[in-house]
Amino acid sequence: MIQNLHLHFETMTMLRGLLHSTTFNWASFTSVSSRVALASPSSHSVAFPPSRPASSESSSRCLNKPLSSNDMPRMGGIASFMRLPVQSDTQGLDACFVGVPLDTGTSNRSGARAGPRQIRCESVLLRPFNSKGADPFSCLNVADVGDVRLNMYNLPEACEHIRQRFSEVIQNGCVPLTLGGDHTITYPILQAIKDRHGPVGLVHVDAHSDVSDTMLGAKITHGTPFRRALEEHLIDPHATVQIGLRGTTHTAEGNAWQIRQGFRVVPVEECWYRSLVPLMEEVRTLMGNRPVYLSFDIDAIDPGFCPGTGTPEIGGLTPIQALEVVRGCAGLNLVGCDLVEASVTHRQNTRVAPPYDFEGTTALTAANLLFEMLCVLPGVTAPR
Ligand SMILES: [Mn+2]
Repeated sequence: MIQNLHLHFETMTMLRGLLHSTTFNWASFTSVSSRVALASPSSHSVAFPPSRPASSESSSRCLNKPLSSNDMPRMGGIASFMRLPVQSDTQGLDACFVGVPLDTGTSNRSGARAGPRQIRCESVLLRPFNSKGADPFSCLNVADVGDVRLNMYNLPEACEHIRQRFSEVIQNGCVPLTLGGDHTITYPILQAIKDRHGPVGLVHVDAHSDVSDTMLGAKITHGTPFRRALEEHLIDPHATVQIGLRGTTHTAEGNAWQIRQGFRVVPVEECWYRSLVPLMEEVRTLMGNRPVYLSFDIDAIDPGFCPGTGTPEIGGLTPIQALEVVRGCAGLNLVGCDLVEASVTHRQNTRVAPPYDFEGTTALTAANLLFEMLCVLPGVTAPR
């Protein structure tokens, strides 16, 4: 206990030193953060290891572990995703969580800029095994690589920042699990993914098709990413599935445009009252071994469950169906996943903006779905 207190004292002293230093060094900060995240009774005997030892069933690699609530109460520690170690570089990582705090592509309510931070806050409840027994942290080395630095005042420039950062993130084979951010961000992420993997299959779960050509004359918005992705051959239209589409539309055409391109469109009416397990069998057959990207817009889920989103539509998926879709991606060659459009509002802002995400349920659902995405990545022990 004394040793452990000493370790916390050391980390606090280091942080204080950083805050007082005149030249702020981000690399030093992230390396100290990872040490803080690791400070726990079970790790204090080893001086600041980059990661805690892997469990016995894995290889000799040292794999990162989330900070356990049995080592540090949930309200403590650095609020990275699941309180994983924080590092900016992805060398040695199999997967990472990365935030993109951008919502200037939204058309109705804003707030998704706060998604990454709030999802990380709610992720403190998550334990390292899912309810089916999947054990990602004994199979993959995972960290939180922080947020993308971007210019929120200039969407094309922000997209270029995102593309460049994701090119770095995936350059060593690390699979990004992205905390959005509005749906604009998937377009530059897919650009980076295409440079490494070629055109990918796409599992797109959403209330909206997001294939508008323009919005108010703009080509880059949260309603246009998959139109741009198709034009630039970032996705294979014959291996693109859109699940949960619904809501009012500007014209009577509905989903005819995407269907003409070759997309498999699953309107929400095809999801009502049923399990989506058979649908996901069909999706796995369609995708085969090709690289696949999973993009999950939280507004696919009914706003009764997830009210904290920018463009809510009634009659949506249940959280159970959302789990069936994500878990149904097990076996796919997933090369990236995102969870976008969680439009939370900080409690301290509730006097000037309505608190869309009552009691944090949207961010909690988002955190769980991101963890479930990690659980179905290639290389993770199959659920029992
Ligand atoms: Mn969307």
